[in-house]
Amino acid sequence: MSADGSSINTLHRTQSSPAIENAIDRSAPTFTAALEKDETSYFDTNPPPPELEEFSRIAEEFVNLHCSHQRRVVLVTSGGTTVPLENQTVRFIDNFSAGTRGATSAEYFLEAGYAVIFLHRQFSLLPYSRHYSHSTNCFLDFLTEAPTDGNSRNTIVARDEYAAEMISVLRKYNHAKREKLLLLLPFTTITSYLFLLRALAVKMEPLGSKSLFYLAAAVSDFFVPRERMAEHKIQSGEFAEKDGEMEFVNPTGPGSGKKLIIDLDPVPKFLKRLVESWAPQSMIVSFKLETDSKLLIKKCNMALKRYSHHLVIGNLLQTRKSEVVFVDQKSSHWLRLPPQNTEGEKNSGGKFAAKYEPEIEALIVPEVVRRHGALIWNVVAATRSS
Ligand code: 9Z3
Repeated sequence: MSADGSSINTLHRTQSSPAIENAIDRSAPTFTAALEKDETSYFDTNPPPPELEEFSRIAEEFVNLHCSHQRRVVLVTSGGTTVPLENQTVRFIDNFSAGTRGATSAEYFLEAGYAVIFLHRQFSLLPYSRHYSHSTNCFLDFLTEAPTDGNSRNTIVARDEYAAEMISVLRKYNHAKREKLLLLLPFTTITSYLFLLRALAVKMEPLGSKSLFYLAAAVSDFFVPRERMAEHKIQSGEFAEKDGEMEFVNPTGPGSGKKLIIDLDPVPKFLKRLVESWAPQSMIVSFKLETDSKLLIKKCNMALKRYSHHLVIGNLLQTRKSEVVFVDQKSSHWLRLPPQNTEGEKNSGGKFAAKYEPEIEALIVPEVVRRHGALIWNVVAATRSS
């Protein structure tokens, strides 16, 4: 099911709820949308990821299959992109995202009858397996040894208290797998993300308005251009040759005054290219993440104006799991989970996460699906009348 051959991966948890006072203010300078020449120059000067061809081929097969069933296909992007500081990368800058939004939304899209291409940060949360990677649980906590009658071999089963939920998740997962409804494609860097996004958009073209882009990945605004990137691990001091040996000189130490200054360029804003030339017939939904509530709707409107796509879903870092705002060309409206009083139940030592935590994606995805349906209907009506 996944391009790397694994179906359920071991997941890596990241800190997903930083304290408000420590949250980063992302009131970054505004960048202009990428022009065709920026696109050419970015893709000409950065190397494509080695998996590009293989992923494109797999995606093409996936799209053809679902095209032949007249099925809607959504590309969900999820997780954060990295910005490598070295070509042989030891250090990188990361973007905040555990992949919860993307992985959870993907499940709701599957439930709504979509086929899902899940373009995700490697080792971030995945649809279905996310239920078993709760931070207070190891997946082994869900299992127990079945009693044996002495003759039979040892068997492992789900613990009684988890079995009902697990079987429901397992059935959905197996259905998606059997019907080839979920394609998992991993990325790590901002460059591989952009190459893959472009390639997938082009492969999705035959779907016309039946394709949907749901861009939940947290995408870096800045990167180190190829020509300024160090080849090897950046050293804290310098090496000089002395008597035929490399000797460490000028080490960093208190008072040495040595600093590492990282000079980043803005990543061209490719949303415009997606809307205008990579996927002009698709519905495109982007997410906007802010930390300052006064800026959120303003920034959503700016994005809509600049890229002329269909919908921006705004969220604040601090409240992203309980409320989002849908902003389109006409209006904005909030979707909110009803207030919960389940703190005692939540995270209660090994409980099954999905049972206790209502998910805002259960509100977001049906509304996106409804809007996508309306767009498809309009396209069909326009084609009939012309
Ligand atoms: C989001 O805003 C997502 O909802 C989150 C989800 C990253 C907050 P988690 O994965 O978090 O559930 O932990 N994604 C979009 C962020 C982004 O980088 N948007 C770009 C921007 O704001 C536009 S594509 O400029």
